[in-house]
Amino acid sequence: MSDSVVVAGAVCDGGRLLAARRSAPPELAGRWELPGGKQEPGESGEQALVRELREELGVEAEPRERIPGEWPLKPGLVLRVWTVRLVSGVPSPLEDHDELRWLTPDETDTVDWLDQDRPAVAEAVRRLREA
Ligand code: 523
Repeated sequence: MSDSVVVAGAVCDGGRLLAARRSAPPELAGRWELPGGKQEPGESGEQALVRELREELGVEAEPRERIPGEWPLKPGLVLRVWTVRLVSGVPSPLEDHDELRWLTPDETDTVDWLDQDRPAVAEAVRRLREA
């Protein structure tokens, strides 16, 4: 059986990256992540990401490029990440998060990212610096 997938977005706007602080479960609460969630049967990764960002942040967003690679979360579950452009709305922590922050490239190390998100965060920041 193929792995289940968690999709996440490196949401970039105005030269900054959006970081979201998890409010649950207890072992992950307080850590920062690229927002997203599980891809459901019948959805593409991009469709799942658009849905998750709508549900969690209340925004319309457009996945741009997949960041190459995938990162194991636990047996049978992997993380895939896309760069994302905001189309409309202002992100707010509607579900799963208790704080959001827009970070400049120099500020990305000021929050405690989930370990599994760090390679994709580093790549997203590299792209932000080049843009
Ligand atoms: N991660 C993770 N990084 C990251 C996300 C969005 C999720 O490491 N950027 C992990 C955290 C959880 C698992 O992926 O162990 C599922 O993420 P979650 O809880 O955000 O996905 P949901 O809300 O779709 O999952 P269920 O509530 O379980 O359906």
